[in-house]
Amino acid sequence: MTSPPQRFPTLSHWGAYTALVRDGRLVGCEPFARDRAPSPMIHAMPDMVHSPLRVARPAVREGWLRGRAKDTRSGAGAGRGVDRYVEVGWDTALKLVHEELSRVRSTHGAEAIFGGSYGWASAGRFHNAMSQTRRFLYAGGGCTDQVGNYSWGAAQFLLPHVIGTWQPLTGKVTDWNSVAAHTRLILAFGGMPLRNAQVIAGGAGEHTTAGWLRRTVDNGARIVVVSPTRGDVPAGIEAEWIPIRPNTDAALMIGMASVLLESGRHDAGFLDRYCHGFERYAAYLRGDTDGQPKTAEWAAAICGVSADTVRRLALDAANCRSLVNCTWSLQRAHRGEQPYWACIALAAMLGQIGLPGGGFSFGLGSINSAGNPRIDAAVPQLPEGSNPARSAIPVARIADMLLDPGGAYRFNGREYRYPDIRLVYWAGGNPFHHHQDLNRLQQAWQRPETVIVHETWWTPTARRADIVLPATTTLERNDIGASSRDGYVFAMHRALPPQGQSRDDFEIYRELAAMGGYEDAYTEGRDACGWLRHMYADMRARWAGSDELPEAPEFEDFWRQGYLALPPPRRDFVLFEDFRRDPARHGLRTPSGRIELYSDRIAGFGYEDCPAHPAWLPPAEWLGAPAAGRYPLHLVSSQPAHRLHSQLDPASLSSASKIQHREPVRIHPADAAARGIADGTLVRIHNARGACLAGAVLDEGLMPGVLVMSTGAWFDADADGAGLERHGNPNVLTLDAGTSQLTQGSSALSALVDIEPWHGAAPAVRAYEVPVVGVS
Ligand SMILES: Nc1nc2c(c(=O)[nH]1)N[C@H]1C(S)=C(S)[C@@H](COP(=O)(O)OP(=O)(O)OC[C@H]3O[C@@H](n4cnc5c(=O)[nH]c(N)nc54)[C@H](O)[C@@H]3O)O[C@H]1N2
Ligand SMILES: Nc1nc2c(c(=O)[nH]1)N[C@H]1C(S)=C(S)[C@@H](COP(=O)(O)OP(=O)(O)OC[C@H]3O[C@@H](n4cnc5c(=O)[nH]c(N)nc54)[C@H](O)[C@@H]3O)O[C@H]1N2
Ligand SMILES: [Mo]
Repeated sequence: MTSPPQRFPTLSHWGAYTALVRDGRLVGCEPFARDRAPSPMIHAMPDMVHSPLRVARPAVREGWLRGRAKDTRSGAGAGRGVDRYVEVGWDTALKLVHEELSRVRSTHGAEAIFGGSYGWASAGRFHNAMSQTRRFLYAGGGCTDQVGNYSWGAAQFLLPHVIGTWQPLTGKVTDWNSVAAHTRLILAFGGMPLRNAQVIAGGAGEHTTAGWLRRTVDNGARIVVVSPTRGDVPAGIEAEWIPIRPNTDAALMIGMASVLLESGRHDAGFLDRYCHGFERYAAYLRGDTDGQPKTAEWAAAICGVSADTVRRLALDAANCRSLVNCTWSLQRAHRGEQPYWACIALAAMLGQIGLPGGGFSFGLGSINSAGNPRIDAAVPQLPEGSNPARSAIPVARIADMLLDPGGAYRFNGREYRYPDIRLVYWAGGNPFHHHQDLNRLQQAWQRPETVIVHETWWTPTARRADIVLPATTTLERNDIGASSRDGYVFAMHRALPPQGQSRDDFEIYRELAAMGGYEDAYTEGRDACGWLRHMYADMRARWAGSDELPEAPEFEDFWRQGYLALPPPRRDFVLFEDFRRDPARHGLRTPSGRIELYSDRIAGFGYEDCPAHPAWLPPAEWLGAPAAGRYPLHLVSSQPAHRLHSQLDPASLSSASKIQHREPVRIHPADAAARGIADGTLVRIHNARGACLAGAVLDEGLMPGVLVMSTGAWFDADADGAGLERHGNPNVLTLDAGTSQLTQGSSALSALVDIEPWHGAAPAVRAYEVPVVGVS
């Protein structure tokens, strides 16, 4: 008879669960009892934790070792992605890492180390790989860091100019209680795809988006989804779908704004009292500045939405309590600042900002917990310290930086130069998943002398490192999980011993810091357990200062209980309610103290790619661009339904979604027929940047001319950059250009391509091979 499994509560980005362990193996994952809509992703963990793809022991790339022996590191980077690896003992590996860090710091300075280390890593506030990497590199003298993110980087640096804060991007928007009770129309640009609401950085206690949408609709609200694909209509919820050409939302919003202005339906009182520069924007709408009135017909020609629909949407929104929401995808595109600014301008003209259920919102449907009603409560935090090197780049400019040391670039009103990077240090991210134009990144990646990666699995990035250190999973360590948007704090119990020879990122850094003589600065004298208690105590003290929060239990009680649930907030949160009530006392942190529909500050930067008011600026690649002759289809690369980015890709949930082992690409039947592409067959998608294989899925719910393919299939291409990506990774096709000089965000969603049937035998997918040949 088998014994009952041991049970360990834990948390992942895709939900809270109890790990079931028998005989030292994870045998199942039981969803958190309070979660009524758990994500199927939690069941992928047994496949991953015991996967043959685990990095079992520290490993070093053969070509790098040869270069080091001859003391010629230059040119050695060409072997990244080609060479095999030899395993070494921990002592040898740590000595190599320590020597490289010391050599680069003393010869080239701290800024020659790139420690941006962007990525989602895993849930848990203490063992957060990016925070630990920063603490470690800062304590050792600093590094070149990164600012912003791929999620909402363009909006992050635009919104402070317009509304004085980027807080709405962290999910703190008018909450769902307010929306469900008051909103009569949600204009959902980018839709509300429930697949994306499965996850939240830091972890979701409950999956609530579907429930909130149901309540909102049951209360009489109408939902209009504006998107290139019907797939963005939330499953099981009634909604109207308005197909739109990708990257043209700004034109639609500007057209709607013109309709309001022409028909006198704009709220002149609101614009006068709460906004700065409306007259300048109105002049643009009328065409005073460029001779082109931005009529409904003008918008229709750009967006592929009928002029009548443009007018109807504008007037419908003016006739009831309406909320204009944009998913984050709209700004992850070339000139992605414009739809966000145009959305705020449209909402300002509707005059409902600061009213219950009205105004604008961002990210509802991009992530679980956006708009979650939540009391303001501190969660445990690991301080990262500060970077003595004071060097950073906008995160999505990594390939530019590596290819152009010393090169000048503009960012948010200032001019900078790229540092000369000699060493890249990465833990908790997968740039060979997340970056655009991976063939270009592959070239850029050959430049540094040394690349060090901590990874749990042999990911495409691990396979392009010189020294790979095996990291544990969350299930192999104790931690505390929480996010500033979720209503819970979770105890994450260690369920398994470290697999193979893996170590916690913290332990790896602790030993390296000891070798460098700065262990105390890194650890502050605490071990992991001491840190958890310290972080918890700090949270507890901060709760004690709030009259809304209960007393948090002692650490031991919290640990035994497995979680803390926050009390619900006493009142609904409405974005800019205070400002609306009293704009003098609660002025915005913009130069005018008001919503800026014209920004004198941005005008002063003189950027032709981001003018001083919202505008339609054609992106480099869209269906109306000249290049659309050669590459007539727009590829939308959305978030994957069955995994988190590249995480969990090898597990059976994600594998089962593939077609002949490749990522599916959705194509309209008319576009498929024109090319002789049949459902379920292999195709080659290509443009001047690259090509990949994928499996075709015919889908009538697409705007013709649009392809939709999710990100995250493990990058599988040969290192020369000329060949075919075999697995279906859209980032061999995407554009690697800053959204604008203002924000330098990622332009992932602007890519023109063409597609053709793949005839004959397809090359095998090699993304899941382990590149280790032996022991040194
Ligand atoms: N074309 C296109 N590209 C995109 C996007 C898009 O929409 N289109 N979206 C972008 C967005 S919004 C994002 S956020 C990025 C996401 O990009 P990433 O965050 O880089 O993607 P992940 O696959 O989550 O990578 C996390 C890595 O951390 C590793 N890891 C997990 N836990 C630990 C740990 O404890 N220690 C260590 N050392 N490693 C760990 C995992 O194995 C995994 O390889 O992708 C971006 N890329
Ligand atoms: N299951 C799952 N959920 C996730 C993630 C994941 O990896 N897996 N990643 C998480 C992360 S890190 C982030 S940042 C968020 C991202 O959240 P989003 O950025 O909102 O997610 P996307 O899937 O990129 O885009 C949402 C939808 O926008 C539509 N869209 C694309 N371009 C346009 C356009 O030009 N106009 C209009 N109107 N619509 C457009 C696409 O059809 C797409 O389905 O998702 C999070 N949620
Ligand atoms: Mo993201």
